[in-house]
Amino acid sequence: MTTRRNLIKSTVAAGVGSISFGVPLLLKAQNQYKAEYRMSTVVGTAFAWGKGGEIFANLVRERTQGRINIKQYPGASLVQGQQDREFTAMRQGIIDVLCGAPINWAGTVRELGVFTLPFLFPDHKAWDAALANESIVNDYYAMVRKAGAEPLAIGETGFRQLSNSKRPVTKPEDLAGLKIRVVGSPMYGEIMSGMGGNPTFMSWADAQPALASGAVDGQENPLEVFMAAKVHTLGQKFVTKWNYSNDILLYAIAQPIWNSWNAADQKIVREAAIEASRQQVKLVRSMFADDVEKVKALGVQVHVPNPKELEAFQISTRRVYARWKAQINSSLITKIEEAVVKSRKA
Ligand code: X2X
Repeated sequence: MTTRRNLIKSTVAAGVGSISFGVPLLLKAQNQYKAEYRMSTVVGTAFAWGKGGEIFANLVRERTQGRINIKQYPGASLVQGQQDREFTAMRQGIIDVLCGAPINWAGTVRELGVFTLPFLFPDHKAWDAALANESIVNDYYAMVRKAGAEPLAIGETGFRQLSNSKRPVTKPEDLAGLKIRVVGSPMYGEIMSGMGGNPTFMSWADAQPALASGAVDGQENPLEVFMAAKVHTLGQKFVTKWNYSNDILLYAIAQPIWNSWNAADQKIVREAAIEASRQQVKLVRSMFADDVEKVKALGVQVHVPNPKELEAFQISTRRVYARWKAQINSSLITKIEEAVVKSRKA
C-alpha cells in the first residue's frame, strides 16, 4: 500500500542528486489520487451500517471509473477495534473516509453527539422532521467541518435498545446493580448510572466476549445489530425496546483528502453518499419494523414499554439530558426539540 508519506519519501529519494527532477515530481506526487482510500466501519456488511458503507464505496468506484477506490475496513480494524479512536485517526491521516456513528467520536468532539441525547426522538417521524430541517443539518455540518471532515450525507444507525442476561427491565429500578456495557460518550454512562445501573465502557470488539463470559450483564444496541451479531447466543435473554437513543450514520471525508479531489469527483462522491445513505436508512428501518417478532423468535423475552413506563425511563434521564444539552450545543438541540414538537402536530 502506498501511503502519501511513503510516496513523498520515495519521491524525495528519487530526486536526490537531481533537484530539478525531484521538485516537480514531488509536487506531482502530492496532487495525485491515492491508490486506496481507507474507510472505517465498526461493523461489517452483515449489518445495515456496514452495508451502507459498502454501497457507498461501490457507487464511488463505479462512477469514478476506479479513480477513487474506497476500501472498507470493518471491525474498526484501522484503529485496532478501538472505535472511540476513529475520529482522532481520521485527523491523523490513518482514516480517509468515515462511515460511522458519532457516538464513537463524542469523546473526541462531544458536539457531534447532539442527536444521541436520551429520548430526544420519540419515533422516526420526529427523526425525519429534524433531519429534513436544513438549518439543523447545516449547523451540524458546520461542526463536522470545524472538526476536520467534509460531511456528505446522513444515514441512521438505529434506535438503541437494552438487553441483559438477568431479568426483564420494565422500569428504571430494574437496572439496579446490572453491569451494562456502554460505548463512547460518557453521557451513556451517566444515563445508566442515573437509573441505578453499573455502566462499563468497552469497545464492541471487547463487549462480545465480555457478554459471553458474563463479565457484563447487558448492553444496548439497535435490535438489527443484536440479531446480526447473534447477541442472544451471548446469554442475553431480556430485551427492552425503549428507543432511548438513536444516532446518525455520518458519511464524511477527511478534509485534506476532500481537498485533493477535483470538483467533478467531489460531486460524484457526495451524490454517492446521499444515495447510499437513503438505501441504508431503508434497510435499517425495514429491520426495525419487525424486530420484536424476530427477536422473540430467538427465544428472547422482549418488553415494549407502554407510554407510562416510557415516561418513567425518560424522567430518570432528565438531569443527564439537561447537563449534556447545556454542555454540547444548546441552541442546536433547542432547534431539534422544536422540530420534534412540530412533528407531533403534523
Ligand atoms: O459498539 C456499538 O455498540 C456500536 C456497534 O453500536 C457502535 O459502534 C456505536
